[in-house]
Amino acid sequence: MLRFLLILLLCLPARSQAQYSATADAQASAPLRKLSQRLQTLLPRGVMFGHQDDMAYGVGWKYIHGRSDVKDVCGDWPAVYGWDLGHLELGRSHNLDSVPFDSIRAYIRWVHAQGGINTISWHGNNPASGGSAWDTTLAVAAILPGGGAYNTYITWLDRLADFMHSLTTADGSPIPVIFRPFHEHTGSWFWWGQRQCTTTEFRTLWQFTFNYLCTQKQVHNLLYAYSAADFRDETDYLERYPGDAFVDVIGFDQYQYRNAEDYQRLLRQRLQVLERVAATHHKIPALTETGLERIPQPTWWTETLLPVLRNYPVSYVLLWRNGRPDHYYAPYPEQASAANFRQFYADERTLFLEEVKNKK
Ligand code: BMA
Repeated sequence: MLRFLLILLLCLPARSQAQYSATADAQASAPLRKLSQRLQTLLPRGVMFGHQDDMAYGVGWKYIHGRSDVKDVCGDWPAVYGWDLGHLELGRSHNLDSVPFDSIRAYIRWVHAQGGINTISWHGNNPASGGSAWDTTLAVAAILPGGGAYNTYITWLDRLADFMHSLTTADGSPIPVIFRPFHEHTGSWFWWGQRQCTTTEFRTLWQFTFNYLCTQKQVHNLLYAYSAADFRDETDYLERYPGDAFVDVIGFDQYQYRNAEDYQRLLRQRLQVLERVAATHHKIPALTETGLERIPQPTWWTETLLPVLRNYPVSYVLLWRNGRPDHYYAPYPEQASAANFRQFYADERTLFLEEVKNKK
């Protein structure tokens, strides 16, 4: 009996570890499996700070090699970097925010070589109407097999796959990234949103895209992130969930529009749901987008965001882009919250590049 218990004990950690680290892509490349493992190792150590387009531009500057508003403020780089592939599907050279795709590829390489983590979103155009991602003309049913815009969508996925394949290190090894397609689908402002398709259509779109990239195109450097907008509870959060076999990271996007209290209350409520779902489905929880535009509250980082983040397992938090003087989410040196951001940086719960780069 004692021997049996001993064997059981020895087996348990190994089993749960293996279960937890499996990637949705069953043919994941070795670097992808390593990224998945790394996210799990880093999760209990703290929340990684992420920023969209961090090194491409900031408030008052563009394309200056080695520059970052975040680094200018705290002396360190973000641990996580967000990039967007909107307009890649059209065969364009620049994304919807005017960043050249060749630069995005070079940034992704640099980040990876430094030990940082890249995540990619896709504000792809409406494949049925040709309008933007915000054109809510019905399109999902049309791009699924048998639909009128199916061929267009396949061409778009082929271009996406080419880009993903081009993400390699100097010695040709694939660079793993977190891919976050069809984000904020619980809202109805994108063509893949709640009112623009049925639950089955959304799930089919996700599963079809996943299978096409993995199987047809042999893209094996992607972890898949399922990222909602507003939701009330677990049932609501999982209503369009494509299934555990198609997802690695789970998260949601939430911004502060009104007062800090409302933001914190909703954030707590949603992170609680996320924590439960992550535990039962063995997924990595992340706050996939957040921020307070122009950060007019000078202590926002340590008094609004951090007190909530502290209490939940959150792999990373991604702040949106520093796009214009009236549209930015991370501070720059003269910005009102810069000093407070340095406190946020110094807090042991937050992780920046220096703290994660050697953590394999
Ligand atoms: C939005 C804004 C837009 C941008 C889009 C995609 O939140 O920042 O200006 O084009 O994201 O990055």
